[in-house]
Amino acid sequence: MTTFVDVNSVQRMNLIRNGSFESSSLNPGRGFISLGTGSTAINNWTTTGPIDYIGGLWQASDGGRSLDLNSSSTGGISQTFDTIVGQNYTVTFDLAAHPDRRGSINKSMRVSAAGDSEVFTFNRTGKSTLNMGWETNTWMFSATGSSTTLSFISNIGGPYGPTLDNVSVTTVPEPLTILGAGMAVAFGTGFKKTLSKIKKKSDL
Ligand SMILES: [Ca+2]
Repeated sequence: MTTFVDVNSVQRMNLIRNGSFESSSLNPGRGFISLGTGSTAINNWTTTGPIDYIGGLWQASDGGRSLDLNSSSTGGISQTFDTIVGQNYTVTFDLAAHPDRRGSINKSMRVSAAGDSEVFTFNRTGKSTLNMGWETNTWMFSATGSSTTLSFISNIGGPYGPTLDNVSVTTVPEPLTILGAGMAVAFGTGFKKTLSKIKKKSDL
């Protein structure tokens, strides 16, 4: 008898809670609310520097709320979740930029976890509050502990920063541990294609 594992459903399990920043004790309404360092007002997250919690000020990527990773200066946010040492994880997030023309054209931020990190950049040219142009980015890390802190930190100074929404973390399935060896041979090809796609995305 063969046990079938739906790999797609395994991949879709999001380990991040409140990844769209919709749940909070505060309501940014039609504008925004500035949060200082160490704020836990957005459920499940802690700010690591001053950010703006955005309501209707501009179009969110998902739901009605998003973040500006710069309030009056460089800010950031993080969440800690359970992980398995040596397991690979895929981080997916939507990135855009505060469209105000007084800010810099290129907005960059650093995503980091498990001692690894990468900088992502968004160009605000042609964007507006009604046309944010949100782009989905993917990054991978390998866990080094039983819990991991995922951080998004702005890489620019002053106000008008990179904007963030729709964060998820999913495990990258290891075919030999969840499937019988016979099935793994057939499954292996598809798995390699998936890895290749992920890699191509992160190279962009
Ligand atoms: Ca959202």
